[in-house]
This record gives sequence, C-alpha cells and structure tokens, in this order.
Amino acid sequence: MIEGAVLTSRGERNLKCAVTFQTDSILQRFMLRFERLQLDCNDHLFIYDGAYAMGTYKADLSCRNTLANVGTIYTQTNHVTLRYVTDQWGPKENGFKLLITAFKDKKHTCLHFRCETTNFCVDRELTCDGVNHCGDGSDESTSLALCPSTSLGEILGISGALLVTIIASAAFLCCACGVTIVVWVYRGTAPCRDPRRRRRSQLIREEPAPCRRPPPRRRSSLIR
Ligand SMILES: [Ca+2]
Repeated sequence: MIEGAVLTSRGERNLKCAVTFQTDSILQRFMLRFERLQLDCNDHLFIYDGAYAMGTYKADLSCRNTLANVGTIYTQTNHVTLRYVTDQWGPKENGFKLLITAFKDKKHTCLHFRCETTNFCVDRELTCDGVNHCGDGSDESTSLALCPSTSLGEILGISGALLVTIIASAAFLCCACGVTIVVWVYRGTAPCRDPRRRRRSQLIREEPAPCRRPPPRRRSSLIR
C-alpha cells in the first residue's frame, strides 16, 4: 500500500517484471504521470487498472509514446499493476520516471491536502517533498502547502553553518577594510605634517598636537 511513489528505470535490458500497488483506502484511486518517457519499439510498459497483470491493459507504452500524448493516467480501481518488458538492445538513456499518487476525488471530505487545480485530496506527507504529485505544483508551493521557501544555502548547495561562517567572514573583512581606509584618510589629512611630531605622537599613542609656528625672535635679543 502506498500514498505515493516515484519509479525510475534507465537502460535496463532483458527485463520482464510486474509490480502491483494498492491505495491505503478503498475511497482512493491512482493517478500516474510521467516526468520522463523514452522507450524503443521493442520495449513495452503495460499499465493495468487492477491487481493483476492480466486481461485488458489500460495502456501499452512504447516508442510511439511521448510525455505529451500520454498525459496523466487515472485508474478507476484502488489498484494499479505495471508490467515492464525490454529486449537485449537499446541505448542506456531508454527508460522512464513515473510518479504514482493515491488520491480521493473532490466529492470526498479531505483531512489532508487538496490539489489546487483538480481538488483531489492527497496525503499531507506528499507535500513539500520535492515531487510534484498534484501535477500543478500546489503540493510544493509556499502559499498553499506552506512549504518553507528555499534558503540561499540550499540554492548554493552548502550547509547553513558554512553559509553563516562565510557571511561572518565577509562582514569581518569588510569592517577591517573600512577601518584601514579610514586610518589612511585620517593620516593623509592630519593637521601636522612634521614627521618628528608624528613619530612622537605614535609612540605615546595620543592625538598629534596641531602644528604651531615658533614666535618671532625679538631684534633686541639678537643684539645681545
Ligand atoms: Ca509532493
């Protein structure tokens, strides 16, 4: 029994397998939507609307099928069976990515999450998991499903702690550069240009004293 599943196949050869899924509730059924579909003409994916791979299949997907002409497939029962058959030849890119989602029709009471476009009810655990189960993206939205917005760290692919460290280091470097520039500007516009006084002021770590011209000597003192 599942609420949702993602099936991926890529480059599998000589395969003959079948798998059946069942919804958790009898009121549910399945919707199937491909995100990738590339099969050659000797490969077939059969989809049965029931618990067994027998009788009339709902779809036979092969090389003629694309994402556009397949669209979303809905079951009428609460089971779906997939039978996948491939031969020994084919490029490694052949395969598919299939999203299977259990849902209740809009006529039923929903205690979980309603998709925006279809009003289908899907399990709350299928929201905010990075998979577009509803098909319209509403189960992954920040406004409808209240998913947390993507952080800068997630965008850059780094952890939050490392991101904080990088931001703090950058802020420290900016402050250090700002202080250095202020000191340079201050030294360039200081009132005293006398190197002897500047050295003295640096040694005693005080503000440099403003320059003052010595008083003119009196003539009488020169005569003496
Ligand atoms: Ca989802």
